[in-house]
Amino acid sequence: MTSPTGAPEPDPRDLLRLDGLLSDDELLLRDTVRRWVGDRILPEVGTWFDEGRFPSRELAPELGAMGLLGMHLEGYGCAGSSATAYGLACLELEAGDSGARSFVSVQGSLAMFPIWRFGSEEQKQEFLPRMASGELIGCFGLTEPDSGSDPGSMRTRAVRDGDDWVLNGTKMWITNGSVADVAIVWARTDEGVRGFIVPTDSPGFEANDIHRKVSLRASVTSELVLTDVRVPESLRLPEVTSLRGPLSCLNEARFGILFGAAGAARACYEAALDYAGDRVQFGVPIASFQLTQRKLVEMMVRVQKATLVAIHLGRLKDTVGLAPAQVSFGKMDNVREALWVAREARSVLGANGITTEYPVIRHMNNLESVFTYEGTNEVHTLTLGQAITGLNAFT
Ligand code: TGC
Ligand code: FAD
Repeated sequence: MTSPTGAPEPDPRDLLRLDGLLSDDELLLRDTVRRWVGDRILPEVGTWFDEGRFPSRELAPELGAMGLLGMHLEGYGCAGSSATAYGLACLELEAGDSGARSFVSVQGSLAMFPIWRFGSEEQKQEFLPRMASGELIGCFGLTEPDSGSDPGSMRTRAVRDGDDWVLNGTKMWITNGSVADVAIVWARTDEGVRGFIVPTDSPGFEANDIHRKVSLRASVTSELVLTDVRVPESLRLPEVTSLRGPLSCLNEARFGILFGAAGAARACYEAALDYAGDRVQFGVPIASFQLTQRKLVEMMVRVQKATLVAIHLGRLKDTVGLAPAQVSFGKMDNVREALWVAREARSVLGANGITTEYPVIRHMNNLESVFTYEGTNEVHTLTLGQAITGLNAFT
């Protein structure tokens, strides 16, 4: 079909033809992950969400076989994909559920990346291939009960004792905490913040799941309690010398999230578009009402803009690299727009919008966590504020 200008009639699901910005290989990867999400996540995720579980052990080897775990890292069994390809995978996973994307973000960007970037050769050889295949699951312990946005105030402490370090402290809100084989734990030492690879079967290590969540229910979130946990010096990440270490990992995960949020938003927009076309009130589809059309148009524009921002940031990361403030732009704006789209889509679905029979309220509730984790909306606003004014509002 052609439009009056002779240009092809636009696709309501990709009005700006953003697919044209992707290479054949990227489209192939995108379609492969989309198909897998359609086969393995979408049929069951409503039930996992209702039951408050995520089948990590079952899905990790499948994600590993597709090369999605640590996929943007080179060597050690990792796929060595571009940042954009990694982002596109996150987008498709989060169109299924933020929990699936969270699992992959935490494994690749928060557990594998610090070993890859700051680990010794022996540590890389020992852990990365088994994490890339999904045999070993990792988690990332930075946040504490009294240290969220301000991780510099952490209390977890590591004290040197001969060839070992002895760790004491509590980490809070840790994704994959109770299912992980290894935890990357950040702790204060006399010399500053250091990172440790802690096997979760170490004596004194305890993980307690956090219950009663109404967001990210298809994802495991735990408290980690470390009581005199002994970790050999060989499991300290040798290249971390300050808070810069953990914050560098966050850049990687936030990059995946800014793509993922566009996926969650797309899923909500498409659900609302389909529903509005089918649902009849006053003898006509609700999509024919001007007020509904306005909602659908606002959603569509925000989904396309978020996708455009994500692809642009992906291209920058693959060429000149991204400064933290540029990652903050994407994380702050794409997540808040996704949340806006989810809430608007929820209203289009009327009463059906409040059940997990439809994906929208699940995404909407999930996005409340995504708005908060990996740097709250306010943290990213102030990071951008500092970048444009040169003034630090955190102190
Ligand atoms: P500040 O004094 O500014 O910096 C300390 C050192 O870190 C460096 N730095 C960074 N390096 C790399 N990337 C970044 N984004 C960095 N931001 C700062 C900085 O240059 C300095 O280096 P050096 O060598 O001079 O020591 O630190 P601050 O204490 O004032 O804090 C700044 C702030 C607030 C931006 C930072 O603390 C922050 O980002 N807070 C938010 C915490 C957060 O995002 N936590 C996330 C926990 S993990 C998680 O949520 C996982 S969710 C699961 C999933 O992903 O699915
Ligand atoms: P706080 O930092 O107490 O913030 C509360 C409010 O105050 C927010 O609105 C915040 O923006 C605002 N605020 C704080 N400081 C400022 C300021 N300077 N200026 C203006 N406003 C400010 N952490 C991990 O380490 N690993 C994980 O795997 C992990 N997974 C998570 C999974 C889920 C489902 C959730 C919900 C959280 C997870 N987190 C994880 C923790 C997450 O990173 C923190 O929740 C987040 O950093 C915010 O910390 P907080 O919740 O303590 O909020």
